[in-house]
Amino acid sequence: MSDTNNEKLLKIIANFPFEGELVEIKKTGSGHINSTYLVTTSDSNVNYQYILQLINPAVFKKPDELMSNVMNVTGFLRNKIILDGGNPERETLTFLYTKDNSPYHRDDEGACWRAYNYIGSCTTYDKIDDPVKLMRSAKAFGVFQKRLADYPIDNLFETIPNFHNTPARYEALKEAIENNLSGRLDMVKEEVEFALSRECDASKLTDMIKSGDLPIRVTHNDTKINNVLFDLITNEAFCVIDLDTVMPGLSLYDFGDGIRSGAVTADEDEKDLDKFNFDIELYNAYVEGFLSEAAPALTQNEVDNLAFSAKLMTLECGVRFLTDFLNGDVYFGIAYPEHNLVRCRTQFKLVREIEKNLDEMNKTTAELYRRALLEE
Ligand code: ADP
Ligand code: GN1
Ligand code: MG
Repeated sequence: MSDTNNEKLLKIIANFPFEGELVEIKKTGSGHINSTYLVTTSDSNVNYQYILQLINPAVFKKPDELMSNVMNVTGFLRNKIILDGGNPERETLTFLYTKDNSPYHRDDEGACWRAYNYIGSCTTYDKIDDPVKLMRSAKAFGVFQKRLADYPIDNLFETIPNFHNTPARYEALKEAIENNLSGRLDMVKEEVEFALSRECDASKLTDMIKSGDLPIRVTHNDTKINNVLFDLITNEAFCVIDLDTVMPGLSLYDFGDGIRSGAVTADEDEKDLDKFNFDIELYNAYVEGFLSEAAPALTQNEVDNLAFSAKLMTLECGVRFLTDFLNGDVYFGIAYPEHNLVRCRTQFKLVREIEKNLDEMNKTTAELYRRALLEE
């Protein structure tokens, strides 16, 4: 970390009531949106650890509403976890108020920072090979949805409007094609053609919302596998993090995005597409884990669209990466200039593979649903 950056961070952490003296600030995590730091402090021989996060201002335009959501949701989860006999310090995030009693600190440049307790003895995975581990991740998201089933949904702000509105994502892509701000349109002819050829699928779920055929629930909306903490000792998936997109949504968004990020053989940004494939065994494991918690609450329409949602969430994500590539990488964090294009290509390959497997996925999902209900 450069000295100027360090100096800036020192000024920021002075606003939070961290215990002890500062030992170290280290960049951590591999999320695409916020900048995350692990802060270690010490008091005599006791060490404390906190997460300090810069809220991405291009993504979250209303920090008050964002923090109201996450504070209320974590408070609600805390009570549910206690009722379940769990440990609220480990099973949900504990945000800190600043010394001025605000849920975030606004720095001299207008950027917003927040802090919460670091949860020790845990790890996150960008990719999981082991079906049992993936099943646990799915179960954690199922538990999360179950615990929020009676959350007062009207109290939630829509932190990112139209987040999973796939037709709106297509409109944004078309605008990006039209504007070609990055001048990269010639590089992505094939990807644009692929995206447009699948536009007919885009409105299936939004149409079902309009016709009242799918229930709106409190959902996480960003159920990427690295948004779950795994215990280093027990290997259990015990805490769902990255709560910025908890909003009214569809259970299908959460399921579909879990498959998109979890039922694959390589990282989301694998350049060698031969290594990036859909894995039906991982798919089945995810279905089993998710349904072990969510099955009783799901409607038949939801169950019937689980496999399709995996395709749609993957298509939508690929469309978003392509849009950002065309717009000049203004949304997702990137490590190199073609990063968003590489990500888009893995997503579109996954869409193709899901399409080939859709019949089998539907069949096994129906069977696993039947079994999950029997086990209730
Ligand atoms: P982003 O929106 O950028 O994805 P996240 O809130 O998911 O931000 O945090 C990024 C990463 O930081 C996570 O994937 C995880 O590895 C790590 N992380 C975040 N919060 C914690 C925590 N409380 N304890 C341990 N690790 C954490
Ligand atoms: C972002 O924040 P992170 O890295 O968990 C994005 C998701 C995408 C994902 C693709 C708020 O998730 O919607 O699916 O990247 N989050 C936001 O990897 O846009
Ligand atoms: Mg994240």
